[in-house]
Amino acid sequence: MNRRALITGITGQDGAYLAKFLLNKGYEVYGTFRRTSTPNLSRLNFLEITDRVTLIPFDLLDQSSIISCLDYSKPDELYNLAAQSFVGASFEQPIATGEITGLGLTRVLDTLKSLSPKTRFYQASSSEMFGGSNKPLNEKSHFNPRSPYAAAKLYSHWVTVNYREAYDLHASSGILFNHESPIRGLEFVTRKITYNAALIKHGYKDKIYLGNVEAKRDWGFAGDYVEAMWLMLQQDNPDDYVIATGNTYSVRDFAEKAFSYFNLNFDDYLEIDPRFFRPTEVETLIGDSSKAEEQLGWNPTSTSFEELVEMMCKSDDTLVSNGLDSDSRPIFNIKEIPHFKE
Ligand code: NAP
Ligand code: F7E
Repeated sequence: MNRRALITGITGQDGAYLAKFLLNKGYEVYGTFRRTSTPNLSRLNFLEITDRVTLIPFDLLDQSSIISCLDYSKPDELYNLAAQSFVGASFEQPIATGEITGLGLTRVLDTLKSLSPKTRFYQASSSEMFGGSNKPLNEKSHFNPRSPYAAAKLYSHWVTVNYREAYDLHASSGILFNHESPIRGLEFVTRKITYNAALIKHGYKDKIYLGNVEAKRDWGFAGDYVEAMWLMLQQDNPDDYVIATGNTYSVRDFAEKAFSYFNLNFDDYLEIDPRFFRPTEVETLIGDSSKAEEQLGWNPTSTSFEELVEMMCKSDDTLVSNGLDSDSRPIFNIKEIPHFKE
């Protein structure tokens, strides 16, 4: 019989890539979506897998939906990817972020403990929990969360560790550094850059508005990182793993490369906009994934930085040159939603 996987947040970037990866491995894939007026299936459509997964309504704020979802799907493996995942928004909605990204995990894990304690569990933890460093960070590094998002992720990381130790659950925490792709959300800086560069190239816009372009991140490709999630759940014992490339680049580096893909000079189009700065910033992140390399056999450098930038630019060039927005709908009104600041 096929193994069953349940992915919370299948409509997000990682959920969609993980679903495709697991389908290719022969899994029966269940995934959760939110009952909004228009559920967001654009990423599943982009990867052409919408009809191959079973979608279940679910909200991390709603315990009864979590119970029904687990009861219906009866998964061998559960990947908890759902979250309010945007650091910038967590300063504007700190309470919702705590409820969803922090407490939401406890609702899922506590339901799992009661209903399905043999299910293997993956928690999507984040390099944001470290708060930044110029030195490569690993599983033993000090945590110093610098946003409500990071604090919520750190809480859910420790609850995952606690449930593993207290109730013997096969619960692993993947501490993933930034990973991007052509289906990255438009508010994240990499996709904002590649999509806006394409809009500028094709005459829809003439400026890009950014915040701290000196911030540095360890950027990998999401398609490579979902394999690490799966590998964690194939181990005899659950554990915590850092997943990163070991290289760091500034937002400016990323933007210069992206604009040069379109034969444009980044500085000719850049407007620094204070509304995109954060009250507390994580200046530099770089990860050391030696443990994952040694114990999981995971390769951190499958897709290089240059290949990642090019892949995203190429995809956005195709979309925009066909007159399509990031959800493959016709471009008719380009709006930017800046952070709200008093
Ligand atoms: P994403 O694209 O923002 O996807 C988040 C998913 O969570 C979406 O499917 C979203 O559903 C769902 N969601 C949001 N609020 C929810 C709620 N109240 N109840 C149920 N589902 C809800 O994020 P991602 O980049 O794929 O990241 C996946 C996970 O990894 C997240 O937990 C993120 O915090 C974490 N992470 C990401 C990175 C990274 O670089 N990408 C690095 C480290 C950790 P809708 O489609 O309805 O909005
Ligand atoms: O910001 C700077 C910004 O929003 C990266 C999430 O997936 O990775 C992601 O969090 C950097 C920051 O990602 C703009 O200040 C400058 O220093 O793309 P981002 P993030 O905050 O690193 C971690 C690992 C996660 O866990 C999260 O879920 O870029 N930056 N100008 C900007 N950022 C944005 N968004 N927009 C700007 O205009």
